[in-house]
Amino acid sequence: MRTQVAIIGAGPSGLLLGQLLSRAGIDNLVIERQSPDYVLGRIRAGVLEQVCVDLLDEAGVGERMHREGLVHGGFDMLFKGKRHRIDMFTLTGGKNVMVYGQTEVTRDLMNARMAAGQPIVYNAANVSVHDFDTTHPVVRYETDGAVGKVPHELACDFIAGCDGFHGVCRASVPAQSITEYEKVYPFGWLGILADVPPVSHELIYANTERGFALCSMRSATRSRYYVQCDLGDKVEQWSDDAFWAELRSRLDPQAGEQLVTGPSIEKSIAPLRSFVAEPMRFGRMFLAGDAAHIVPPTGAKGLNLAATDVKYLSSALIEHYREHSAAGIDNYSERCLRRIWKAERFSWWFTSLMHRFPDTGGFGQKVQEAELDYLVHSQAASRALAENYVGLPLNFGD
Ligand code: RFL
Ligand code: PHB
Repeated sequence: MRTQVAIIGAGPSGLLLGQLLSRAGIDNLVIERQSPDYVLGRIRAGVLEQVCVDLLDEAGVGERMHREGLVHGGFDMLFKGKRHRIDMFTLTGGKNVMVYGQTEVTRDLMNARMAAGQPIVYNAANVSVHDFDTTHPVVRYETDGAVGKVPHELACDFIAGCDGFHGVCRASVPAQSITEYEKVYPFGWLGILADVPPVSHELIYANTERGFALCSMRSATRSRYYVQCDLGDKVEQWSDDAFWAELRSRLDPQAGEQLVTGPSIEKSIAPLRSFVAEPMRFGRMFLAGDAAHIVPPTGAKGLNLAATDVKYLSSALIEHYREHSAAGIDNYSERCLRRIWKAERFSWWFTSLMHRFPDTGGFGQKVQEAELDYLVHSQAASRALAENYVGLPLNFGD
C-alpha cells in the first residue's frame, strides 16, 4: 500500500490536515487507534479563534459552525465576588471568538472526509512508524480480520504525527534528537456538560479563595462548567449536587441565583500541563497539535494551536508537491514553535493568575486580586489579555 502523506491520528489535527491536503490533490490516509464513537465522545475544547474559524472555512467545513456556533465579543472576569467584562471586540479592533465544540468540529471534518470518499482506518492496532530519517518512510499497523489481526504496511513520502500527547510518533524519535519542556500543575479541572441554559450569555472566568471556576457553553441549551479540583480527586467522588454546590459557591451572588442545574451528561477530570517538544520535524516525519505541545486549558489555546500547526504543515507540503520547494518544510518547526511558545506563555500566565496553588496563601491571593484589579481597569492590560485571547495573527512578528 502507498500514499503520499500518512496521517497518524483522527483528532482535529489529523482530520483537518487530511482535508486540506485532499483539497489540494495530495493523497493521504488517516490511521486512528480508536473507534469513531470514542473520538466523538471526548468533550474538550469549546472556543475557536478567528484564525481557526478561517481555516475551517478554507477546508470547506465551516457551514454548520457559522449556523450553530455562538460568536462572542467578550467574556467576564470574576474576582472578589464581582464580575468585570473584557470587551474583546472593542479592545482588539473588531475581533471575536467562536464558541463551537471540538466534538462538532471533528464531526464536520469526519463527514466531509466521508462525503469525499477519502478513507480513515479506525481501530488500528500496534501502529508504528519507521525509516522517517530516509526518503522512504513506512507505517505499520494491524486491523481486525475474520480470523485475527491483519498486518498492513503503508509506504509514504511523509508521516504526519497528529496522534496527541500519548501518541506513538513523538515516542519513536530517538531521545537524543528531541528536547522536551514540561510543567505539571498541582490541580485538575473537573468538568461537566449538562442540558441546562448557560448562566450567562458569555463565558465567566472566576478567581476565588476556593479555587478557579469557568462557566462555558455549547449552545443556548447546553452548558459546560469547570471547577478547579485536587489532583487526587476521582470523578465518582463528585455527585452532580456536590459539583453544582461547589460551582455556585465560586460565583457572584447574581450568577449563583441564575445558575440552572440539572443532571450531567458527561463528567470528567483533566490534569493540567504545559509541554513543548522541540523540534517538530524529524526528517520526513512531522509532529502537529497535542503530539508536540500541551497547554493548560485556561487560555483555550490547545485546539487553536493544533489548527495553526496544520495550516503551516499543509502549506509546506503543498509547496513541496506543487513547487518542488523544501522551504516550507525546512521552516515548519521554527515557524510553529514561535507561535506555540507565545501561547504557552499566555496559558501559563492566565493559569497562574486564576488558580489557587498549594502555596498561594493569603499573600498570594491578595497579589492575584491586585493583578486582576489592574487587568480589568487598565486599558493596556485588558488589551493585552484580549489580544492574546482572540489569538495573535498568523503573521505576528514577521
Ligand atoms: P487529539 O485530539 O488528542 O487527537 C489525537 C488522536 O490520535 C489518536 N492516537 C493514535 N492513532 C493511531 N495510532 C496511535 N498510536 C495513536 N495514539 C493516539 C487518538 O486516539 C486521537 O484520536 O489531538 P489533536 O488532534 O492534536 O487535537 C488537540 C486538541 O484535542 C486539544 O488541544 C484541545 O482539546 C485542548 N483544549 C482546548 N483547546 C482549545 O483550543 N480551546 C479550548 O477551549 C480547549 N478546552 C481543551 C479544553 C482540552 C481539555 N482537556 C480534556 C485536555 C478543555 C479541556 C478540558
Ligand atoms: C470549554 O468550553 O470547554 C472551554 C472554554 C474556555 C476555556 C476552556 C474550555 O478556556
